[in-house]
Amino acid sequence: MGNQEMLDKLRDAIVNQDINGCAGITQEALDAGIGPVEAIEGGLSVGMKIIGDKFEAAEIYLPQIMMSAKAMNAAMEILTPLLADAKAGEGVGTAITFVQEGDIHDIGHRLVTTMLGANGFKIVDLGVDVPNDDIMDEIKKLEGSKVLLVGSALMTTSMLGQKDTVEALVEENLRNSVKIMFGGAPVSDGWIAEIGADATAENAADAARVALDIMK
Ligand code: HCB
Repeated sequence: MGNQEMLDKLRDAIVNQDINGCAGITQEALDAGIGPVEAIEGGLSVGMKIIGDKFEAAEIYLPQIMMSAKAMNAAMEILTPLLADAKAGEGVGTAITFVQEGDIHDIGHRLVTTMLGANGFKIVDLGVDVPNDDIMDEIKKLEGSKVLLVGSALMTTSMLGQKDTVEALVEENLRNSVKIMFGGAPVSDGWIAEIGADATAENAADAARVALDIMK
């Protein structure tokens, strides 16, 4: 089986909500020489995108999305340790990662967090539905060190919270203590410029590249 066929098989495991088969197919892809990042970006994430489009078109409903998310988790249990093994550099700084308040979508957040860890960032993962106060407390604890704030928002509503986070940083006199990278499907370059953050990224591999670049 060629690489593209294998990636399509991973994509289909997500689209078909194959919770039981997804781990096996992921292992099959690795055995065929596909790397963990390629498996995520070229296969599994493509499947999640299709699921999102189908949901939008009312072709599927929340239970199916949840089953696709479970299939994704099964694959990530195998892939995450491999990403963590591939440490590229140390001492680039601490990444405080979180999902904006009111938002529990954590698949992309976990992928980005894993990729940053694999690229030498020390990780403080605040999880999902995180209020600004918790973010400010964490930054204050790390004062004096190089800090990258990495927020995800998957809904247009929670994306608005990213603006509040930047404003809270300014109010607390902390804006210059951190670099800010925000992402998630609705986040655009225009939005990043409008709210005064530093960067965004398309996917987890891109997030690692951008993060290393802005922390130079
Ligand atoms: Co959910 N949901 N959902 N959902 N959901 C979305 C996000 C919609 C767009 C679907 C739609 O209507 N088309 C929509 C939001 C609409 C909007 O605001 N415009 C939506 C909605 C409305 C909801 C509920 C409100 C539904 C309801 O209850 N009626 C509810 C929200 C609950 C809440 O958060 N309070 C809900 C619930 C769910 C679940 C629980 C069923 C499930 C989440 C499971 C989980 O995460 N554990 C879910 C899912 C899976 C989705 C879709 C289908 C996929 C999201 C996903 O995981 N994508 C999504 C549709 C879509 O996004 N098109 C839909 C795959 C990952 C890999 O991509 O974009 O998250 P990603 O991350 C990328 C990328 O953005 C970037 O790298 C990542 C890796 O490649 N990135 C960053 C991410 N963060 C970054 C940070 C950085 O600094 C840099 C880059």
